[in-house]
Amino acid sequence: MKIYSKILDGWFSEICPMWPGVALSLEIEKVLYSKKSKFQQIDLFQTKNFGKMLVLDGIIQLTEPDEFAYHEMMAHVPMFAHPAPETVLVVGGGDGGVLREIGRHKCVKHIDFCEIDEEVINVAKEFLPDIACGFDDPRVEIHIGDGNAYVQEQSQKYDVIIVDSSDPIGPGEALFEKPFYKALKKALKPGGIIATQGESFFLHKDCVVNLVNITKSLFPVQAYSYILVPTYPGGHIGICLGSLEPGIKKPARKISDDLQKQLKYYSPEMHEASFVLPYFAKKMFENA
Ligand code: GXQ
Repeated sequence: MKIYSKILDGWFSEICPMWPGVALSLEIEKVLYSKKSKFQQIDLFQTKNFGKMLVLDGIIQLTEPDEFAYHEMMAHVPMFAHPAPETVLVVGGGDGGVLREIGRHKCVKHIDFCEIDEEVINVAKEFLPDIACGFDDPRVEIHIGDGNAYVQEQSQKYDVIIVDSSDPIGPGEALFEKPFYKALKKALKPGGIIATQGESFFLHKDCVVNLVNITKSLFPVQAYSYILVPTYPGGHIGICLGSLEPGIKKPARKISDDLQKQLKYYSPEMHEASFVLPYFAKKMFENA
């Protein structure tokens, strides 16, 4: 895959073909890891002022100071929208961040985790222990392989499925297409909920409208939430949700004081607020 991002004068710039002509840059102190795996280029940087940063094929996946925002919301919005999630599937997200957050739910009995690139898991375990601690959970079962192929084989198995994918350009491409969403629906138990990485309504209109259309066409209930994340282009990222039962926009369960204290971004108020979209985005999805 062609990588446009570059390091110039000590600054890493994410140059993403999904947002041509604009870059997001962070100053780099040290390259801690840089290798091509079977699937992609993996880079781990020590930035000057923003902790460690994981980059796949030139695209920023996370930085230490703001990863909590993305991981908490990707996990807790669908998890709290469900009244009693016991069996969960996570596709992608080899860093373990989403797993760490799901693990905070005591009602969960089993978490299947499917990641295509084992090297990402190894790099996270070595350099990002506070994120990769998600793998220490004994309820997690790791499946190394293609997420699409894995999901195609499941039926009526999961209460919640979370797809923490990379961008649609590269190994994650199939995870943005209708056959995958059909398989996600089939893999859900009655009352199940899916949440997928939903890109940006500001920057990736076609991609986002397509995701919303696919979800609307397959699920009785569809909604779009968004998260503030300074180190994704545009400073935000969406979650595309589909559910077999109404009620995703409000938590279906109370959060315990103990769990709330462990979190920094998610709260019941934030859950509901994250679905309130800028007017143009609301219109864009209504007409989709
Ligand atoms: C962290 N566990 C995985 N997933 C992060 N691109 C995604 C990584 C790519 C990112 C969205 C989140 C933003 C769009 C511009 N390239």
